[in-house]
Amino acid sequence: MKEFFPSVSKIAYEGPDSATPLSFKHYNPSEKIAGKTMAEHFRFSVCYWHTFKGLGADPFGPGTMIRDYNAPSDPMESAEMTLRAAFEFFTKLGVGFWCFHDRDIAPEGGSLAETNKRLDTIVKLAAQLQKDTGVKLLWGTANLFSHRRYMAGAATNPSPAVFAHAAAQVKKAMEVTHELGGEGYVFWGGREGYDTLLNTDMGRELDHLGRFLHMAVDYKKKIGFGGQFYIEPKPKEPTKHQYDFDAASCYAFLQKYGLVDHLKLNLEANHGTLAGHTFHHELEFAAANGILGSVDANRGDLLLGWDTDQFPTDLYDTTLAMYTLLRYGGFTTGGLNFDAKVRRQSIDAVDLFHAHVGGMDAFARGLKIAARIIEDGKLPGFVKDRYKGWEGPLGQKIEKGQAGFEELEAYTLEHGEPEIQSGRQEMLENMFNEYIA
Ligand code: XUL
Ligand code: CO
Repeated sequence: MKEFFPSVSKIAYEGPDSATPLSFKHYNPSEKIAGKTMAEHFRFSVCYWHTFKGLGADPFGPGTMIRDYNAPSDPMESAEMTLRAAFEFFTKLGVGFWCFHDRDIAPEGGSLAETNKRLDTIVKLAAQLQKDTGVKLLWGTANLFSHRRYMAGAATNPSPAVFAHAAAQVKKAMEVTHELGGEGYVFWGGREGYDTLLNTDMGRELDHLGRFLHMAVDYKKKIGFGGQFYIEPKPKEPTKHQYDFDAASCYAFLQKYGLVDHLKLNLEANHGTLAGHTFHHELEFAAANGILGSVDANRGDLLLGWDTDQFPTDLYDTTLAMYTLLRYGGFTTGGLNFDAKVRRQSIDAVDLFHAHVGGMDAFARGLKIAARIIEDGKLPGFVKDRYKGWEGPLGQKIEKGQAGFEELEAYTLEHGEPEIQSGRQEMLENMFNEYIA
């Protein structure tokens, strides 16, 4: 069997003192932190699109990366070689999961029937490779945004025929995800949004998106697919305004269309920052509302206003993310998928390994630090203490719905000006820095 990454052997955990660049300094899959192994905490996944199909193209030029598994003259041969290379990569990196769009793994043919046939061929090989390696599918999804037919959206397209095509595509993508034992299925908006309201019936488009997702829920039941559905928020790009803007607007959408029991969120760090939030905010919002499902890990660049999808290396970010995940019990069906790409100048295949190793280590450090913060109890204790008034008779009456405006007016008239307390932000930030150090 051809080896596609001959210069790299299985990446080992060597500990923080190791000088080997391609080794884990912090991610030790079997090490237990806060009751679970690191592998169980993270459920790391590699995404197929950036890692194996992204070759460094940008709006100013084509790809820069030459891969020997990419043979454009024969797309199916290329698809098969790429898949074999991918499983070699997953195994050498030591991740348990992968994620794909239907069109990443098999190229589109001249008709839907031919496209589905091609997909079936590749899925058969994927099933075999999963079996051989033990690598599992975290989630599958459909690419409803690259082909020109979807230029005005898929489920929100002004044409019902395009809506139908998208439905047919998602039907098949769900079937193959099910066939591969996928633990989830993602709906990212793609081009579900608008560039100008002058040509858009927003209310109708949103109704159609709600209908589309209900059809998916029905079909899921029909085929007995037990995986978790996720919706992935993103505020802009490719359209000026994406309907699945951020965690909060997705939650409102799911509630309005009666979908909240069927979908959780797949939160991507760079999408959060594009929406003007922090990744931490998006995670905390989802967790607090019981809809935190999975994570697309990456980061943006503070100076650039687009989805740069860089590998996560910022310890503040990874620590805060793990702080929320740990406090809310962590992943169940979800995991941490690197929806990230190496920079255009990082042209060697080995750069893919450096990128993932760095991301995994950054999250492993974040996990250890977050676990220390929680175990130490000072920071969470401060928050608890800040709200302690709510445990008293007044707070309890309000929380239990036993007080109204009149009673609260009487209380205020009797007790006068309330005592206020410092938020101690600077002290808390200093404390946080001490844990990171
Ligand atoms: C796009 C993005 C997608 C989804 C899956 O920004 O994040 O790759 O994760 O469709
Ligand atoms: Co993503």
